[in-house]
Amino acid sequence: MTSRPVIDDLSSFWMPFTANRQFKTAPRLLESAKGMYYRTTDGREVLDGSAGLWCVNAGHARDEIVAAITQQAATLDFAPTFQMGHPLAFEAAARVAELMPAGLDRIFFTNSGSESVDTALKIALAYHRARGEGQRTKLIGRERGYHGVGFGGISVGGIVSNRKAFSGQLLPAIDHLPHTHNLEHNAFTKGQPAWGAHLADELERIVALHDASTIAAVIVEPVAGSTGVLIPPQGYLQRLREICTKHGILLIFDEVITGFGRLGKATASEYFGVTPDLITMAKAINNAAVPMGGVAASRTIHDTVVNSGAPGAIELFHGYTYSAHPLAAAACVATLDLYRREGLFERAASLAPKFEAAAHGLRDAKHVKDIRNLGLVAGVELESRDGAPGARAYEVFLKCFEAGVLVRFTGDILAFSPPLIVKEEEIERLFGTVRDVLATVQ
Ligand code: PXG
Ligand code: PLP
Repeated sequence: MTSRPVIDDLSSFWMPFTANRQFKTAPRLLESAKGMYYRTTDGREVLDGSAGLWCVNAGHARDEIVAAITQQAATLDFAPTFQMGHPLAFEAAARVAELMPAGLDRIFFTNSGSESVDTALKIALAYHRARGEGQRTKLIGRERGYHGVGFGGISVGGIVSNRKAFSGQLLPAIDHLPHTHNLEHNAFTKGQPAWGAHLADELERIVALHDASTIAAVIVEPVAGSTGVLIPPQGYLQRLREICTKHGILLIFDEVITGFGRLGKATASEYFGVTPDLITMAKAINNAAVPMGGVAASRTIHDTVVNSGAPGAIELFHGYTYSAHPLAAAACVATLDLYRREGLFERAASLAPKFEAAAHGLRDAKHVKDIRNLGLVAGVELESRDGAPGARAYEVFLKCFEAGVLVRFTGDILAFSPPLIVKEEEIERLFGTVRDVLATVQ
């Protein structure tokens, strides 16, 4: 493959969620990717232990998806979906709907997880308004929640650094549940911790404080990914569901990471047997080949909003230029075909015990404070260095990358979420490399 010369001026690109000055003094540049591997601009192969950013579930540059995008670009590059349509938009929606829990079969398309979150929050408000309870406007998120970077998402989100700089302009009517992470009770749990379901009862306290009649929705990640792989305690999500139902509050599951096979099922909702009212998704919806996200709404929510408008009136004043972009929709249909044809969700489920054993094999490795896992996700929490939180995990990330393995880190937590095509020997290599690196890190 002929490649362009590597640019030596990196200054124009203001990089997202990156220490720009640090990165630009020692850049890590990826040039191509295939299957489980990236290739760097200096010609090294890197095993992808994080599916890009938790998104490339079918592995990189899959021929079927490349062909679908290529053909679509030459056939219909763009078509509006405001008062217009194109067949693939409807096909993609129907195909996504098939994978959602029964009843959540109305799909609104966006271009990212952040947009999906904003969309879901707006749909929740529109729904209550359409049924004559427009005073239900409060939104409840959770500490350590990540819901993207829109103003809606950072408001319901629970990450201090994402909030503090913008604190003067966050959405005004918000409250937060406590997070469920507790190493005193749950360290080194395999799968769902036994302790912690009672933390869902905090929602009753919040309801008692604000009154149910003012609350529109609760939004949580079924498994919190970005803040370090926090697995819900047994019974916790069921409790949240019961309390929301009791009080007429909508439950939104943010499945941007958990959707499309990460836990061995199409959704975390299916995995846990808990059906929310709205599901947000993105990333693996089309193997991240073209930006795309979406919201699955229950038939009730959709019909309530859509039937509330006067005939001929737009029912929901919301949408993106690129909602159901033809290239994204083509990639979506091809990706869902691939997941089905290769049985990738089932593959994730069958690999999960092996993955769990490999992750927990790090238990006696240096600096390791906790390990947690579910499906094909694992988090390994390290002891922080005195006065330098995050420094140790960053060094592990760097050394792993030099050793040809890509892992994610957040604070001092390493996160593992390989493509679902990962082989057993690649799982061994992933955790084996981390073990070797941990032994060399101060
Ligand atoms: N909700 C959840 C649950 C997410 O994980 C978003 C919303 C926002 O999606 P967009 O597409 O707007 O980024 C996310 C994104 C990481 C990492 O390594 C996680 C995400 C994105 C980038 C990095 O933890 N999650
Ligand atoms: N800003 C301006 C000036 C616009 O015209 C538009 C869309 O037409 C937007 C922002 C929103 O862009 P998008 O629909 O891609 O989210």
